[in-house]
Amino acid sequence: SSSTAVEPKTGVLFPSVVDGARRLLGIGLRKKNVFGLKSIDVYAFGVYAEVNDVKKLREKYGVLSESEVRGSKEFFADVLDQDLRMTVRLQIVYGRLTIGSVRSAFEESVGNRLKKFSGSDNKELLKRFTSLFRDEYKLPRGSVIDLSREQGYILQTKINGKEVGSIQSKLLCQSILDLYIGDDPFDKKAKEDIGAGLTSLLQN
Ligand code: DAO
Ligand code: DAO
Repeated sequence: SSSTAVEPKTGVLFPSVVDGARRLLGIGLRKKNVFGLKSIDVYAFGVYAEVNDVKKLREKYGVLSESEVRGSKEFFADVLDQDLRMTVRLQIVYGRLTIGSVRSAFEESVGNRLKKFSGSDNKELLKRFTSLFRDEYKLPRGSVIDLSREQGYILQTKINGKEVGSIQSKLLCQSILDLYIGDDPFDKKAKEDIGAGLTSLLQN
């Protein structure tokens, strides 16, 4: 239907709009290599942006063509860096995820990005975020995690629609979004689709 999109490999569905006015830009898959040989599908993700916030970039990019915008590193850097409301929705497909493995994957993936953007380890910040991941949470297949950048660079985390915590940090927001739309994204095709989605919001 016109109101959902499906991630083809896993069959996971994403609504085309969340939180009132956040529009789906692209969907993809987060895989993880285990023991260097096997790759597991961990979660499908959808990236959403608040239409009116993306339009703030019009002044700077509105004069460029669609392909110029999409090919621009500066454009993605601005999307990562600016106070635009966005949501990344993760839907778990791996059936044996433990909180301990989420914590260590996060320390690796997000830890790398915190270092890349700030030049330091930011152990405190990483710990503030991972301390939200309580051992009693369960993340069976089908669990939905929303990571949202709210106005003022507040990273809000929800599990199955229930808020588990918020942290105000521009660096943390930027580092999480970088996993999906940065220079070395989890899913390159998804990043292309997200770029196309952003561009069409800019031009319409
Ligand atoms: O069972 O050893 C294993 C593999 C676990 C892979 C865990 C990857 C976790 C990725 C982050 C998930 C975030 C919700
Ligand atoms: O895929 O490497 C990755 C990290 C993605 C961000 C994971 C955030 C998980 C927050 C869930 C808390 C669950 C207790």
